[in-house]
Amino acid sequence: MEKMTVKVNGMTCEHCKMHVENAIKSLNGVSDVKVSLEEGKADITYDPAKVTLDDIKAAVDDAGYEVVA
Ligand code: 9UX
Repeated sequence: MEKMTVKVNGMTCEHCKMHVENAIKSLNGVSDVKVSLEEGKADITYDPAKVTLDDIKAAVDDAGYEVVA
């Protein structure tokens, strides 16, 4: 497992945080996600053989938010 931290734009309330968390968690290969609403960031623990940054970007985009980085 590897870890990455990405910046997430567009979160303005606690439910936004949950939406982003759930979107990332739903990806096969993601084992842990911690989203900080205050910092606008997501700490992701994932298997790089199963999930890529592009997958994460797409999932967050589908949920209505934006990953920067
Ligand atoms: Mo909170 Mo986020 O009401 O799209 S869920 S603003």
